[in-house]
Amino acid sequence: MLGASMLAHPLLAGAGTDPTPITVWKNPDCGCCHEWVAHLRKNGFEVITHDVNDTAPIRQKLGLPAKFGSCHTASLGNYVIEGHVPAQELRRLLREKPKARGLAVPGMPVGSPGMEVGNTRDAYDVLLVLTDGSSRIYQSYSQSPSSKSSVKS
Ligand SMILES: [Cu+2]
Repeated sequence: MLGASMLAHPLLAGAGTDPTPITVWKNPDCGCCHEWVAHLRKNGFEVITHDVNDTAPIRQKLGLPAKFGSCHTASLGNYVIEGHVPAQELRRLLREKPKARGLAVPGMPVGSPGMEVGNTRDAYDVLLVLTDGSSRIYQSYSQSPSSKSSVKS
């Protein structure tokens, strides 16, 4: 409990920036998708949401291979964003403008934005999906110390 809330300050990332539009397709019953949208809004994105029962056709239309699939798909400029990608990686993508299809966090790792369970965080990677459908690690997030058993720090 000691100072645990001081560990992460996602709110600071988008401070003072103009709203950046992003379009999100998600299932209306998906709680964690809703939380991810809230995370983006908190970080200065202007989120347009479309509720769909199945995001797979959207993913396919946007050219993202199914193996990178998660619970929601988004369109940011010319990039596809799949899953619980942290807002700071979206900012970095917009800043660096790599030649790529977009970013993906496949599956739904615990502790990614919108998938918070207390202070627990599993290790996960944000993948940069290239135009040929291959990918490389864009940013790795390590497991939170509080997830590694109950060691006192
Ligand atoms: Cu989710």
